[in-house]
Amino acid sequence: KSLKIIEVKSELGAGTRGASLGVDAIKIAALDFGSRFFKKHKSVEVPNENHLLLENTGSPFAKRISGILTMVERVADEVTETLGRNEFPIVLAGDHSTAAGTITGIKKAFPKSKLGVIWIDAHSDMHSPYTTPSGNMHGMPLAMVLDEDNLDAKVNELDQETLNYWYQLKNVGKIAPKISYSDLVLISARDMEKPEENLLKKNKVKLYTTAEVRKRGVERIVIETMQYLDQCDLIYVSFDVDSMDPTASRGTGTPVAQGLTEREAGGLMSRFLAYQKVCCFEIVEVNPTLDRENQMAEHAFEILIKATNAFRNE
Ligand code: DIR
Ligand code: MN
Ligand code: MN
Ligand code: MN
Repeated sequence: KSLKIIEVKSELGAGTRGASLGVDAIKIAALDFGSRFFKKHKSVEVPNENHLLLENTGSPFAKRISGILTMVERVADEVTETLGRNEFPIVLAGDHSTAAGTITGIKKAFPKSKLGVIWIDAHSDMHSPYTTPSGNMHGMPLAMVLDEDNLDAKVNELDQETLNYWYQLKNVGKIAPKISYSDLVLISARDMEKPEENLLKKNKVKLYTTAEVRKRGVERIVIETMQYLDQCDLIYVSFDVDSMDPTASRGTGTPVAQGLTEREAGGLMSRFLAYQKVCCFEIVEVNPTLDRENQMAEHAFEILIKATNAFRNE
């Protein structure tokens, strides 16, 4: 099966500017390492809407939501087409909101499959416009695909237009919800707000902390995660680089202490990719404008290479 890189240079969901340059920073890292990776594998670029960064679209609780909806639809279509050609999509994106599009794309390609999601991230990305503390939609992709609107934890008062867009986002691909809480595993999530914590607790979402990964070892965590997701037919792995410790992730918008080492992250990704059920993965939130000497993108590229080397899908 051939790999297909889907480039999504969008940063509409981020609160800090620069993540749309992450994909190119990863390509620069590849050049600096003398790698032919981007020459060897086909790639396609999803057209982006970054001009919307200069326009006041969306409410303070769902910034640029109309542009986000468009991006999510475009990413979904590209992923669906890629899977339809029996290629393996690797999504390299800016901010994490695009992951809702990736998940939608997988579900559109395989509507009858039960899809598991492995979310490696410092955050649980389960806010809705009802609960967001920032209005940044990269904190919302899992809420877009799960059966929750955070209605019972309502803190923000939403206008009708925002509600309409949110409803459309939840129903993208005419499948809602797209995944179940019981088919989700969070790894290294450590910066959640109260409404997210309530959701995790209420739905008994599986979460491995950084300490657990370190104590029990990457290998064990991977085996257990795959056992936990045994009921799933397909699995998507979403890798937010802020899952890594700030010492290894200076170049990302929202670094959080007590993260994974680069080695742990690479170990997780490469081991997950060795499983046949894993049908797609995504790397997000590299922001070279916050970085020093492109280290973040270099780490991301090394993890990308480790993951694809482990890929034994057929
Ligand atoms: C925070 C930060 N929970 C928010 N989220 C981030 O604004 O919703 N997600 N950084 O990646
Ligand atoms: Mn994230
Ligand atoms: Mn994050
Ligand atoms: Mn936070």
